Amino acid sequence: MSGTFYLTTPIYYVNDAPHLGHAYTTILADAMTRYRRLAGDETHFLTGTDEHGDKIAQAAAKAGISAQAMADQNSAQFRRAWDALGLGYDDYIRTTEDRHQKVVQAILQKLWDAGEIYLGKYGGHYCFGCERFYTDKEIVDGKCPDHLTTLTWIEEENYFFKMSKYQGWLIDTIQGRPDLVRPERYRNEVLGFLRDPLLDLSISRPRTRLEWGIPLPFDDRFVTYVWFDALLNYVSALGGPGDPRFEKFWPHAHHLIAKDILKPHAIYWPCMLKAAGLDLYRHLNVHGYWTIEGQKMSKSLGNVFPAVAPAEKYGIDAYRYFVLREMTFGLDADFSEAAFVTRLNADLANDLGNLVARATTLIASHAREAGAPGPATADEETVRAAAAEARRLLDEAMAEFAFQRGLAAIWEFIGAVNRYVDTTQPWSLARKPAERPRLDRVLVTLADALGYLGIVLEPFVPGAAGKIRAALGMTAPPRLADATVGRLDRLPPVQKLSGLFPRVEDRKPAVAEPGAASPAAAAGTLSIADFGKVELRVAEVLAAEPVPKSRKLLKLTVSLGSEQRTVVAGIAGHYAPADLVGKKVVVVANLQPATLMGIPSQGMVLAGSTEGDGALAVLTLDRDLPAGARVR
Ligand code: ME8
Repeated sequence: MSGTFYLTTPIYYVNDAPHLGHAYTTILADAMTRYRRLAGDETHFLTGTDEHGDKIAQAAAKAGISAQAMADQNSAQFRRAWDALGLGYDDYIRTTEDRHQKVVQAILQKLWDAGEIYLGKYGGHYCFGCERFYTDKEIVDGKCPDHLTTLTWIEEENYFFKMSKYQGWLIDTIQGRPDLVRPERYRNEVLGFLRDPLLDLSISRPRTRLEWGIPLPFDDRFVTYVWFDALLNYVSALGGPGDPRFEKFWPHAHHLIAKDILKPHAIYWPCMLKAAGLDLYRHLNVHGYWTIEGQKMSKSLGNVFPAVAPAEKYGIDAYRYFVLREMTFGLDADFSEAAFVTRLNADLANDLGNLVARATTLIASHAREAGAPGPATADEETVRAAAAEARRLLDEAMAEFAFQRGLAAIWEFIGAVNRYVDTTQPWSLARKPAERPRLDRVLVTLADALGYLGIVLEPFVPGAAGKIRAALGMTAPPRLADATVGRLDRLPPVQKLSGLFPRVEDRKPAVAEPGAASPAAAAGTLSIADFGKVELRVAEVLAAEPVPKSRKLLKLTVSLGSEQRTVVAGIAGHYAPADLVGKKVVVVANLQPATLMGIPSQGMVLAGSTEGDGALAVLTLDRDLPAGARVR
């Protein structure tokens, strides 16, 4: 695959500082353009700031500075945040720039000349926060449904864009291109809006009310409505129709937004493009909203999460990984520090970091005497097939902006390589001189697997991916086409790479204020009564089988004496099903049932494990007891 790819983020309002939500969209855009570049595409990534309109004028007045000064300050702040996060935008558009205003005025003039715009009168309920009029149907208790503030009735002469005439065309277009707006829930939402009559769009504001905007080229008593101005950034940044950059990239335009601005992007924008004789974008990709520790981010709650903060505390890669992995594209997700630290420790420090440290250490310490590797066996075939499968799933996921699925596929592969190390036990091979060719085959396979990771991880955790490639001496720009296992037939020189993602120690329980919480809670301990609520029982394993499509899970049928249960356990990497049958294990018998890979699990098998080398052992009995016996 090689082609052209143009990706935009929303241009952010400059009345505020950048926060986690803005960072998320911009990180996604960076990860996606990196991925497409890795796949061989020529990419163009645009972000920027939206600087006109009431919202900015009012914020500037409140701050006692000019609107331009406010725009300059805050636009620079957004840009600094993206630079601090290492986000590789190709262009940064500001709507106060000449290059933008020229294109907006040229398109307005064209629409005016074509009779697409008329002067009319309008009265309506206006929200200054949203900069738009609300219809009676949208108003909630006389208030703005978004800001919950009282709306102001405004009546004025204004210019209107004949949007209503495009309703039928838009419905047909959305129905004919099922993935134009995606994921599907948002397409359905747009088709829902379009079941009501589409009204003409007021595209001007009288200067008597608002000065801060782009003057209409055909009547300078008015400035352009901020959304009409803002949406055109996607075109003006490419120089507008006729510019070679526009001709090259516009046919490959993808927009990335959150659900809050679906309507302007899925309704106004297509109609504007159609009226101006320009092609529609390829896809509108819509993600959900982040909440913070379960709450909506809002200034009044004081929980607005600054855009760069998590990177300062935990590093850029960990931040990228967490947001890309945690949010299912299209749905809302919650940002909590506890969840962040859990993922950092489990996925990055443990699964990935330990693998890289283990493998590079092994290779580096045995490289000197390396010879021709012995023949590949079924173990190597497993790794090769896992790599091919992860690539397939990754490509499929990224075509749909399903970042979380793409990462899950790569982590399946990491799991397979970790199991390969456990199975092949290179450290014991190293003790037997006769096994030297076998050892070399294992080490070569590990070097290959690391090289693969150094490539496929590049879009997501570019810092770590770069370090992995450097440790393997891979100096050429990474290419997805090279991400296969089974290419190396000789051990390359490899440098030891440890501490790629240092573990973050779990936060200690808060020290109690004297006389505050109960003593038990304060010390982070559990009362015997609380522990007694956990019903542990001896269970005999009657049957065990792998869970299809899962490399971690086994499905166990266990007897608790009086009853049989199905328990799904994440131990497939450590136990073959046959090894478990007949064993007496310990299960938590009163756990809420859960469904894992479609299998209802009625309990949990206890096992111990170490963080370092990922060893795991299921708890069994020292002496025989009947199934069902209580464990305390
Ligand atoms: O709407 N979760 O700008 P804006 C996820 N200027 N993403 C979030 C978020 C959250 N809680 N909060 C904000 C505007 N975002 C207009 C856009 S485009 C022609 C004009 C992100 O500063 C998300 O990308 O309010 C959302 O769409 C955008 O910030 C809104 O940014």
